[in-house]
Amino acid sequence: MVTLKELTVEELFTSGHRLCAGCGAGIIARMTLKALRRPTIIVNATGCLEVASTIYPYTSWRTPWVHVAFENAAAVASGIEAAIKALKKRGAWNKEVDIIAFAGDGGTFDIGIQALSGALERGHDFLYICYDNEAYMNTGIQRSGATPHGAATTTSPAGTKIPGKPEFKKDFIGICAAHGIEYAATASPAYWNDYIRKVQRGLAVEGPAVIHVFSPCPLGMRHDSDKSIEIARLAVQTRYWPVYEVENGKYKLNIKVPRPKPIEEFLKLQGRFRHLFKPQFQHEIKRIQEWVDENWKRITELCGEA
Ligand SMILES: Cc1ncc(C[n+]2csc(CCOP(=O)(O)OP(=O)(O)O)c2C)c(N)n1
Repeated sequence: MVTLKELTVEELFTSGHRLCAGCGAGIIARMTLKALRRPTIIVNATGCLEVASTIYPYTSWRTPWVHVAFENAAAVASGIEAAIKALKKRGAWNKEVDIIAFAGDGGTFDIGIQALSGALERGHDFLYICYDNEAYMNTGIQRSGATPHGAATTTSPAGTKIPGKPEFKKDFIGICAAHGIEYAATASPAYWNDYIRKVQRGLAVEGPAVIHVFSPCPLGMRHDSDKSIEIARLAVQTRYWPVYEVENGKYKLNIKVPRPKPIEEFLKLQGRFRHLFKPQFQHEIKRIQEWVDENWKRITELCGEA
């Protein structure tokens, strides 16, 4: 259990950035930097977090920070780790440094997955954090491999016949865990204590670690900006977003949800699902509930909790 006292008081992710009010990515970045244990280099893929926190000549990052292309955050993090190793070997550097790569779901599930897979397979020592706002938000809300079934985006619009995105979400942590890495976990910013403990754990393991964190987005999910944390909590309390970790292949459920709320509670606060409440799409809500139940069963079985 993390206590507030042990966290960095200093704000390393500062105010004054241009992220939207209620943006999950800003909250996640701030919490992440509270968990640092030593000098840390941040590698940031293109996306909302990057564009809104570093508008020239300003920056919100009081850490070394590098912006990389959309597709290669994990490759650059690997290169930095290898460079530090080489400098140490040569006697040109002797300090311990941590490396964190941040990328959105577009930069992770879709376009950055080959770079991430390579880095995980090669075993580089870094923490990869995917903040998942479930679409390409920075470029105008296009669907990604992380967008859930039924969500309306500009490239999966809801019409009279089509109920938003037809496909379901990828099992990202399953893909990462299949690389045989030491640590992979999901998290929600509504459970700050669990999230920060996971950042600490991800930094402590020697080798790659991955955290997949739900990131509310008032603009793209179309919800009130004061509802972000409530939605992040409902994601967990409806069992939509199971919170678990995988250590050396062993799954562990971190937040039990014995009395789940119906998925409507999560959906109804977000404009991206508004059409599902029309009579012709009501059956889609049932499909989403079935997916949630099936996914929960699969994860809890893996966790030995079923
Ligand atoms: C190779 C390439 N394709 C497309 C783009 C345009 N682009 C920049 S950011 C972005 C969306 C990022 O989405 P995501 O990773 O989910 O992060 P978010 O903006 O939601 O925080 C896109 C498509 C780009 N920069 N590079």
